[in-house]
Amino acid sequence: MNNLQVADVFTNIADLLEIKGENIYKILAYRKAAESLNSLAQDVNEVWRDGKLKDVPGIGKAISDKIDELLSTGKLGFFEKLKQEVPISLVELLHVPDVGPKKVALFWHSLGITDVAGLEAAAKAGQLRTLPGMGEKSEAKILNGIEALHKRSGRIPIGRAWVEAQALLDYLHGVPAISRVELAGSLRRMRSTIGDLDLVAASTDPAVAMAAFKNYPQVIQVMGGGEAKTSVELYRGLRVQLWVQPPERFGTLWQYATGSKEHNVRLRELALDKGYSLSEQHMARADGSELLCASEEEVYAAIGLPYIPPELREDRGEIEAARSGRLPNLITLPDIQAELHCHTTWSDGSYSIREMAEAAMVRGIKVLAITDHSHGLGITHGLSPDDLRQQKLEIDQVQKEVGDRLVLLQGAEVEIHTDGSLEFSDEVLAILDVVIASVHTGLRQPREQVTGRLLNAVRNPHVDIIGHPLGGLIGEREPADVDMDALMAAAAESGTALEINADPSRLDLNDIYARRAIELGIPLSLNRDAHSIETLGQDEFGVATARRGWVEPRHVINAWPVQALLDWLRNPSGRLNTHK
Ligand code: DGT
Ligand code: CA
Ligand code: ZN
Repeated sequence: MNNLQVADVFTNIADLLEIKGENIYKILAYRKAAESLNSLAQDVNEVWRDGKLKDVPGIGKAISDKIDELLSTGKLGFFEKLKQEVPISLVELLHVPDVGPKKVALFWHSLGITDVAGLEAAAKAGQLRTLPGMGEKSEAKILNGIEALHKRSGRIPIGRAWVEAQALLDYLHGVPAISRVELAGSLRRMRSTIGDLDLVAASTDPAVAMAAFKNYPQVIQVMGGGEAKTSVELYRGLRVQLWVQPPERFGTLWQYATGSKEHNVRLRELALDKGYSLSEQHMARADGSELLCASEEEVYAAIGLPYIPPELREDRGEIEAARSGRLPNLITLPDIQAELHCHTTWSDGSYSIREMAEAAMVRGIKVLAITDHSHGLGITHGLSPDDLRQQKLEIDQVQKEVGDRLVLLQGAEVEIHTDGSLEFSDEVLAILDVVIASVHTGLRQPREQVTGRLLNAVRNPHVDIIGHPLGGLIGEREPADVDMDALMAAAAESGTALEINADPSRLDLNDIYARRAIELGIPLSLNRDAHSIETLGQDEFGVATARRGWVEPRHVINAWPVQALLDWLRNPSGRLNTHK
């Protein structure tokens, strides 16, 4: 069994226990184990043989015993027994949007539903609406959810593709016949979803390099190919292409395999104008002699262009900008000095204010806003105005302890109710340093209604930031049907910031809307929305999304000098056209 297969066993156990209604801490322990196995760079079999399982974070005695049983016998008694109690096919139901473990248990116990087909039939027969807590509306929602599940495109969210790519890169780095290996394709361009994975390698011995690639333990099928290009399928269905060329042609190859196709087509036209021909691995002069490019810079230079960052290579004006020397000064990860959206144990976060503050300092963050949920979001034990006063004392205490190493702010992620009102009154909002207003419920409301709610929030002078404005989850939940023209016009008028939520399952605003926002002079706020110290400051995917949207540091309040940010937060009336 490979890492992902072992991880899947623990994920399945967690899902089944959750449906069974078991203790949440037990469930979390299995999820944590699955997570660390998924991101483990080493082969779990090796770690097991070395007796080092317990050194892996998230794996304690109980889990390591189970891994031991799995790897030595190929089976796990505990899991087999659990499957007798709770049918494993129920796990599939959890993939239906808006269906959680409680509902799965309800459908199973009251109607004997054990799979998606059964759920679909029951919904169509109008049986779900009669169950406690259900109605016609929630029944219709489930039918829509099943439809969305059927339609799902097969593209993979960037977060998952990234983890699998890193593990594969680590493996290929260890192959002596490969002198260099890099990401290419849509993952290098950092699209939010990935069709298949493209990697490029430099090697003088392509046959050996390809043989090592096919031997990667996660490969379940070799789809074909030769010494220049080979495709395989990994466990869980991800397809990967490896392209190999000798080091002196690596730049030509890397540029080609990075794409996009549209960008490459334009580049080839420009090359032709210069009398060159440009193909997959080969750039040639008019006389047929080859122009070797070991780096991408050389490819662009040969065509008379400056280097174009991969995130821009979509033929959305980058070639024109490059030709006229007007490429944007794209934002980078170190530019982000403030995290203005995070959660602690005061709501649904896993760590205290002090722990989050310490983690922030380790990451070099200079400003941290604690923005727990307002209590309107029932499931997350959100804060009441009274809690806010208590929390303020704790924030002040931690601020005293950390001194001037970190500026701590008190904020809140305030719920925008389904009727458009905000959870907190203006008097309460006025005492907060940062107010994020977000929609978490009623995402399927008609366009006018859901847009109206967001407009209400934008127009409230206490609201600084609209959190994850469209509310979608990549590959899982469609964004709300928001009239973005109206929302952006209102935000441009009030100077309210729109968030780029950097959680790789959100990336909301997306690249296209981020670009439109900055063109309209709307400030952006880039936040990880961390619920743990592990994710705090992990803004890579958000920064990549911003770069795809041509965003510069001046457009993002989190990248401003600390004093400029604090002034902006304190003075809503002076916000108009802040980065024009
Ligand atoms: P994906 O996999 O759908 O997320 O998107 P990409 O961009 O990774 O596209 P993919 O995997 O079909 O191809 C990888 C790269 O190969 C692509 O970014 C550019 C290059 N490429 C593929 N087909 C063509 C083509 O017909 N013409 C040119 N010029 N380049 C191509
Ligand atoms: Ca691809
Ligand atoms: Zn949040």
